Amino acid sequence: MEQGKKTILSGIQPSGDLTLGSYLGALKSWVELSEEYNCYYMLADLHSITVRQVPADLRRRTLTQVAVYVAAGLDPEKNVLFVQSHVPAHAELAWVLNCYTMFGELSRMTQFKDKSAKNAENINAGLFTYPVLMAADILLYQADLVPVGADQKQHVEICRDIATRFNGIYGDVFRLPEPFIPRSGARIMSLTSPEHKMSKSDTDPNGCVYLLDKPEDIMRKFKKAVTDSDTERCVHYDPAAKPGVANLMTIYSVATGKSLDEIEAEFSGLGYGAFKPRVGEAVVELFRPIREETDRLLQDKAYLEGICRAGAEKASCAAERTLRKVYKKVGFAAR
Ligand code: ATP
Ligand code: LTN
Repeated sequence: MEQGKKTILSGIQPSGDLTLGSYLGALKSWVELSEEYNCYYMLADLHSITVRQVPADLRRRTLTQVAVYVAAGLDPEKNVLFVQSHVPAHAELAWVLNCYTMFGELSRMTQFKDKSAKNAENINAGLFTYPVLMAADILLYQADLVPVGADQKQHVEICRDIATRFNGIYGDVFRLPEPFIPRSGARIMSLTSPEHKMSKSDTDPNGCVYLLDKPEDIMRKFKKAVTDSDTERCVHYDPAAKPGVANLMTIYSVATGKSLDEIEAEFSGLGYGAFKPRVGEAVVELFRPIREETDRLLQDKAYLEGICRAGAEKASCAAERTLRKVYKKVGFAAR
C-alpha cells in the first residue's frame, strides 16, 4: 500500500448476479477511485448468508464476482481484492462491536425493515446485526471513504456512530469514514416497477439487468421497460410524475456521459418507442467488454483463486493490526 494515499473499503454481496444497479451505484466508482486511493474491495459473503443461499451457487457466484471485478477494470496488483470470509478479523471485530451497538439503533435501519418484510419466514439475528459486521469491515482498514449506492448511506452513518462511541471510551482507535455516493446512478430502479430499487435478489428477472446478460436479453428487458401513460410519450426528466422514464434517462446518461438536457433534446418528438431500444443499446455496449473479459477470466480458475489468496493475505495484515489494538483496549489478556 502506498504511503500518503487515503484508504477505501467497499464490498458487494455475492448474493446474486451483479446488476446494472451494482455497477452504476458501486463498481463504476470503485474503478474511477482506484488510482487515487489505496483500495480494499471485498466480496461480502458473510453478509450474504443473512438470506438463505444455495451453497453451490454461492461458491460459483463468488468466483464469478472476482472475475467481474477484474474485468470491470480493477487491477489485482494495485487493489486488494478479497473474500470477506477469508479474513477472520471481520467476524471477530463484529462480535466486539456488537457490544457497542444499541438494539434501538439497529431497529431503525430501513434495510432491516425491508428485508424482514421480504423474508418474513427467516428474520434471523444476522439480518439484524448486518450493519455491525459492515461497520467492522470498514473500521478494520481505517477507511477514509466508502463508495456505495444511496441505499447504503444509513449503514455508513451507523458505522460512524459506533466508531464515535468506541473512540469516546477508549481514545482514537478508529478513523471515521465518509460515504461516497455517485452523483448519478446512486439509485437505479427496477425496469418493471420503477418505484423499487433494482436489486440482484429481485424475484422478477425482467426488472433487473444483469452485467453478464446476453445482448438480446438486455434489449428485450429495455423494450419492455415500464414507462407511463403520457399520451405525448415525451422523454422528459420528472422522477415524481414519470419515474420509469426518469430511471431510463439516468441509465442512458451514466452509460453515455450525455446530460439529461442533451437526452431530452435527442429524443424530442420521437417518443418512447425510439428511446427504449437506444438505452438498451447503450447498456449492451457498456457491458460488452466486461462480459467478454469475464468469460475469458473464468476459463482460468487457478488465476482467480490466486487473486483471492493474495488479497486475503494483504487484507489480513492490515485488519489484524486494528483488531489487536481493539482487543488490547477492551482489556482482553495478551495471547
Ligand atoms: P441484495 O438484493 O442481495 O440485497 P443488492 O442488489 O441490493 O443485493 P448489494 O450487494 O446490497 O446489492 O449492493 C452492492 C452495492 O451496489 C452497494 O453499494 C449498493 O448501494 C449498490 N447498489 C445496489 N443496487 C443498487 C441500485 N439499484 N442502484 C444504485 N446502487 C445500487
Ligand atoms: N452492505 C453492503 C455490502 C457491504 C459493504 C461493506 C459496502 C458489506 N460490507 C462495507 C461497503 C462497505 C451492500 O451493498 N448491501
